Amino acid sequence: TNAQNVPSMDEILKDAPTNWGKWGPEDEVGALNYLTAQEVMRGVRHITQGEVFTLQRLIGDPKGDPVWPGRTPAVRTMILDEAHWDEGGDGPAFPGGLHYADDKIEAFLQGSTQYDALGHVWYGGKIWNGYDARTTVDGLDKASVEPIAQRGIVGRGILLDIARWRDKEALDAAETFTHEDLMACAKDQGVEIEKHDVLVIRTNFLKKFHEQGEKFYENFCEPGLVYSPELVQWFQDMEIPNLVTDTIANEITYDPNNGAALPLHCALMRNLGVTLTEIADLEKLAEHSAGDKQYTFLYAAAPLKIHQGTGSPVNPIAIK
Ligand code: UVW
Repeated sequence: TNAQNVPSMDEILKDAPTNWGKWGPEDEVGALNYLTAQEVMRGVRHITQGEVFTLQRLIGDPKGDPVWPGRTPAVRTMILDEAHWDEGGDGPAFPGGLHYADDKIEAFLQGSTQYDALGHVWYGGKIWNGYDARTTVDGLDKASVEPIAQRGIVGRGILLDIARWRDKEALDAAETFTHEDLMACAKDQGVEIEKHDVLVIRTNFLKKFHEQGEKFYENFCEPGLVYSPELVQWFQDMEIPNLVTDTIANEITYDPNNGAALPLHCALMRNLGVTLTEIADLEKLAEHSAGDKQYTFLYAAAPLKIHQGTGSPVNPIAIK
């Protein structure tokens, strides 16, 4: 795309709806406010078998971690292990002969299965709820991941297996789908998307990351939802609190209609306060759901409480 011909996000989203102020001038969790105690209980009613699925991808996968271009995979460093107590080693001497292993990770907070803070993405100098974008400098003073983590995310989840619905192992690069596709997919799965559902969308696109290696990043354009005013209005009307996908950025990377990068991040996260969860592993859940045809579950996620963080690694859980 020639960036010079791309309209600004202000122009693209000129008439787009916002939820700024809806939950007060101090709000930092946006559409997660829709997940009331009643919604938790609605989710609980979809536990029918006691089957538990963890939706996090492995951090430090020997096969590599898929990350947004410019980010680097997590690096785990061993600090202390048995070798430190070899002769001449620096292992600390504790009474009784205690030894232990320690390690640390250096990781982008958006570098694995993650929750994005609402202040993670913006345009036009303002982040979620109208806070000044300068509040992001040197750490998010507003709309960081901390208030989201303090709250936790629990509700009814619904899996929309777009790859299977399209009869594909995985979606292709730059392949798009719309909210109408989500509804059609749900219908074919024998369910209906309800108000306040946590949408969990499977493309299986990241399968290609391991198959293609470095080539994966050539002409990088992920498949995904594509911006339209109707789609944004649908999210608004359905009061969707949280969008979860198995791609790195939850939407087509470059909008095929105007060339802009990630306009849905702007329309959904910055304007409507919809929380985004990315790089989820939906394979086991999808396999099970194709078998028993139960596509709804209790969805629960607890991002880490990171002061001023732009996001957090997470291991979401689906219970059927
Ligand atoms: C960007 O914000 C660029 O990406 P993501 O939402 O995938 O972290």
